[in-house]
Order: sequence, then structure tokens, then C-alpha cells
Amino acid sequence: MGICLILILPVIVFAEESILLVKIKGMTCPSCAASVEREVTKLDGVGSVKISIADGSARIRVKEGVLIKDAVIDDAIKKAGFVVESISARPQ
Ligand SMILES: [Cu+2]
Repeated sequence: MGICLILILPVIVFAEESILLVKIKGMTCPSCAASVEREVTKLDGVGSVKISIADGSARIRVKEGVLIKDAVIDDAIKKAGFVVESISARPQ
């Protein structure tokens, strides 16, 4: 019974967050990825960020009940020195 609860709980919490998939132009190395990660992590409502240099993308986990505007993400990526190609919302 106790084990069951521990296993189920994280799944429920996850389902209420959302993921933004951001395509980014120009990232070529881990230091590019690190700059993007640093800027995006600073934003309010961001749970975590996963950067892929290979697809030129950032998967941003947005905390439950928070809406982050595209313009805010755009700004953060610009601060890191890159350009956003597209932003799309992904269901879990
Ligand atoms: Cu680089």
C-alpha cells in the first residue's frame, strides 16, 4: 500500500505541468547550451530545462498553473545570444 502511493504520486504531479518545445538557431557546443539553460532557468515558472544541441531545441518544463508568454522565452534566448525559430506546447 505504502509503495503504491510513492509510485503513483510523481505521475500525478507531472501530469499537471506542461512542456514547451523551443527550437533555437545557432547552438553548436555545450557552452551554447549552458548559456541558454542559464537564461531560461532564471524565468519565473520554469521547473527545468533540457537542451539538445543535436536538434537545436530546449524542452522547458513549466510549473503547474503557470503560463509563460512566448515573448518572455524569446527574450531569454536572445539574452543568451541565440534566435528562437519556433515555440510549441507539448502535452505530457
Ligand atoms: Cu557554443
